[in-house]
Amino acid sequence: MKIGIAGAGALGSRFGYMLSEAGYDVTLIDMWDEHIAAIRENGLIIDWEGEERVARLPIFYPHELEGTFDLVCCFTKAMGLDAMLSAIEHTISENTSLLCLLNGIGHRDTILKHVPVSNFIIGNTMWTAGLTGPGHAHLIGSGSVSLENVGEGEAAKARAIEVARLLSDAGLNAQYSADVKYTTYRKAALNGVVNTMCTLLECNMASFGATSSAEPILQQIVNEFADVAAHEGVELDRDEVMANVRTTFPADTIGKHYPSMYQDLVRNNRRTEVDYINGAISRKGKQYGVPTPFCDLVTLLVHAKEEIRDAA
Ligand code: NAD
Ligand code: AOT
Repeated sequence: MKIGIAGAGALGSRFGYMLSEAGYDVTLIDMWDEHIAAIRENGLIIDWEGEERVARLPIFYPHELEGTFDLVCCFTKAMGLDAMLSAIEHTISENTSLLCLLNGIGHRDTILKHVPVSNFIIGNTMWTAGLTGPGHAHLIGSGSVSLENVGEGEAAKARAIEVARLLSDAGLNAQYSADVKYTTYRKAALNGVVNTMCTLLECNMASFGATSSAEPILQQIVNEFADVAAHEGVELDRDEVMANVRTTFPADTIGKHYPSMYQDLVRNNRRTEVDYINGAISRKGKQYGVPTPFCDLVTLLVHAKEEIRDAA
């Protein structure tokens, strides 16, 4: 089983490492010069709950790749997905399964420009990961994956179930879901709270969760996601979604994680995925006539912070 990790940043490093430890033939794919040079020279250095591990994984620029993959797992940021898929088009055959676990809403149309619907598997993940520098990943806590075939029919479903089995085989705790649209909104609501708040307030999830403002902010943002989701045939269980967000607060599980949006803007001065998270809810809210005042404000504030910092 030849697996390509399209975007070998934080989460791609976690999935690539865990899949390779389980014996799969993993190739990392990226375009970040320093990261590629560091991994080629020293391997991928992983701080695994405080223990240093070294993974000797092959890493290539897209144009260097030869042959095709059986499975491509996409782990770019939302803004980089289309360019990545264009760059690795020659490695995707009619038999290649393509898995997208990016945060946010609206990746289906981007992916369907590049792969047939029958091969496309979409989902979301509760795993976390961080990069502390080129070639260095920091991995804490546990997580899960929820995924589903986008194409219809038994063959597409069997393909998705096989990918879930393969990920679970690597300890990635993946479940086939018959309703991934639900879990995607549920995960997006979580990101709509913790990614944006930790980025604006410059803190980790435990620090945000310990504030007296966390609860009212979380309730309002989850309600806005649920109001919009209802217009797309997704009935979120608001209490369960809020409880899921609260599971990210304890410091002894994953509360010490700095969300990827924080890593982008605060650590690396990069533009964020907010337009695919709270921004998507604001746009859809306008379309459906649903008020989304917190998502509107949060999106504007994150963009203001990007501008103040002159993020690239
Ligand atoms: P990241 O920025 O650490 O990694 C993305 C990588 O993709 C980078 O190394 C970048 O160089 C590479 N890349 C982007 N475009 C490329 C292109 N055209 N060609 C080659 N390489 C390219 O991001 P991440 O934190 O790993 O997040 C990936 C996705 O997973 C995001 O949607 C994020 O929201 C989601 N996610 C992240 C976490 C987390 O804890 N980090 C948790 C759950 C979900
Ligand atoms: C996260 N983090 O999704 C994952 O950093 O973008 C991210 C992200 C699972 C639970 C809590 C936070």
